[in-house]
Amino acid sequence: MTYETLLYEQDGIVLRITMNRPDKLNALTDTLLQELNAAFEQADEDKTVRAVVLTGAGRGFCAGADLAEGVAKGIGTGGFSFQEHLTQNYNPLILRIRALQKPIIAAINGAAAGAGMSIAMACDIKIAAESASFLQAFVKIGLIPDSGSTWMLPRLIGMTRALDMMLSGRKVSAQEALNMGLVTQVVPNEQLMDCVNQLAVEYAAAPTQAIAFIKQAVNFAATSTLEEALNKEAELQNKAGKTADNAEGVNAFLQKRPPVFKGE
Ligand code: T3D
Repeated sequence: MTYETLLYEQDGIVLRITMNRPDKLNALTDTLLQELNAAFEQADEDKTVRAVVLTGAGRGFCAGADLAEGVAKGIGTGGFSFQEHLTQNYNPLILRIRALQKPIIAAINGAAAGAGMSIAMACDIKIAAESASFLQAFVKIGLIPDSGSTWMLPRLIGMTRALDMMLSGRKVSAQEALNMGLVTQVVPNEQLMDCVNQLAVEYAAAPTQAIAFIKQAVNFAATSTLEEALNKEAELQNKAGKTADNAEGVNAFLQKRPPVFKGE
């Protein structure tokens, strides 16, 4: 598969996906959305990929929907079906990221605005460069947060802070994002990719199937009762307990040596 608007680069068992429209801060055109969907599908199916990094080329992470393309397609005229466009392009992408059976790290190198912020938030681990910023930009153009922001943001930072961001559309710095628990780490710009690559290598060497089950259990628990979550944990623990990596982890512990997980 070849891509026009993103870079799909695999180094060993780590895959890096780079949104690649730097002049427009990687704003999401239909092509980029389709390619992101295809890239995550490819990554999910490829057993040799055991960790994924998502980042943006240039000085932005992703500025959300490409408004120039949107206007050309009728945004602002009242004749554009946001419902159709979101359900066909953005929603599958967010669900794909959340369901990806491997860890995904967002390397947030610059502005993450609108749906670009939603995409960053959907990733499992979020590492920001000092120059990163976060904007629920939707309200500034008379729209509502989409691409999962209404679901994710209150869960990540609480209703009060989420509504502050959503209703104001203000720019939140990397440091403030760290204080809110929106990202796990802020690093100097020039250290971002080294830091994320090192982390990705560590996650790629983890028991991949257990990671997939953890994600599945946490996704499930977000909308379940305690009883349902307990049952789901038991079901998935049973599956984890049948993996070779579980046997390896237990043996390595008892033999007082580091485990060698194969993702099997
Ligand atoms: O179904 C649907 O399609 C609806 C889905 C909606 C989901 C959404 O994401 S809605 C929200 C869309 N995004 C925004 O409203 C954010 C717009 N961008 C900004 O507010 C600012 O660009 C930033 C705060 C992110 C960064 O500001 P700054 O000053 O660092 O950069 P800039 O000068 O504004 O942008 C640099 C270039 O990128 C510039 O192009 P130019 O003039 O040099 O040729 C700018 O027009 C372009 N750009 C930035 N964001 C977008 C964009 N072009 C198209 N669409 C954008 N979203």
